[in-house]
Amino acid sequence: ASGERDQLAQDFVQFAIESGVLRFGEFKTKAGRMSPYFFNAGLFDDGAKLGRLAQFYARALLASGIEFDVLFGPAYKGIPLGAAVAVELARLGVNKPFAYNRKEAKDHGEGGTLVGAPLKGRVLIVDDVISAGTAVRESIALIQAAGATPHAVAIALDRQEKATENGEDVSWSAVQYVRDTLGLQVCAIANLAQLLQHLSKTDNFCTHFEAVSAYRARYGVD
Ligand code: OMP
Repeated sequence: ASGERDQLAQDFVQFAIESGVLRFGEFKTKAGRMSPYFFNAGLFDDGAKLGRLAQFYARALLASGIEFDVLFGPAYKGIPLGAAVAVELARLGVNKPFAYNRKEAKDHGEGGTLVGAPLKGRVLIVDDVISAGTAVRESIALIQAAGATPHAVAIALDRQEKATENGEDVSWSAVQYVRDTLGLQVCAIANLAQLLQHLSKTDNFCTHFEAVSAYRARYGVD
């Protein structure tokens, strides 16, 4: 089964590169690191790509065996992702309630910051990338404030890099923190190690491979 997951990850990295979502160059991350690669999920920008992306999430999720009661897509990028994954899971026979938040509260109409199904029970957060872990911590706080249980996180890419606390790098990654300290299950379609594995097989000139390896040596976790 781990071979199957690895194949799914390899196929996904290839799809992300072909779609222009995973790019190589010089990028600044939210945490202020200069990264030789960047994954911009906003560039899954047509119906076919979104549908295919949702298939990857759904297959990774089903393979993970993670159980949950409601899907939550955090604003903004998690909203289309969560919706697309909910549609794909339903197509596969796993129909679950879906909710998302807005960033600004409305004082009329439906009111509040949460939209869609009530947030209750075990919540699966659907998001794009975990780097240093800021975004996922915000989602966890929001779910707790609603009286529900943050149970699991599904992401496309785990960058497997050191988290930061008070501006300092620590030895563990945000995903490790979410899993080991906060007790949530984490399902990533692919991670940095699998991205590097893909580059080692396809990057004939090794330029991206070397740059990403160097980044991993500096900021990565084991
Ligand atoms: P953390 O909140 O530090 O975990 O970073 C996650 C966020 O960083 C994502 O939701 C994106 O806004 C952004 N990001 C990417 O989307 N792709 C990347 O490859 C790297 C980042 C990033 O800035 O670290």
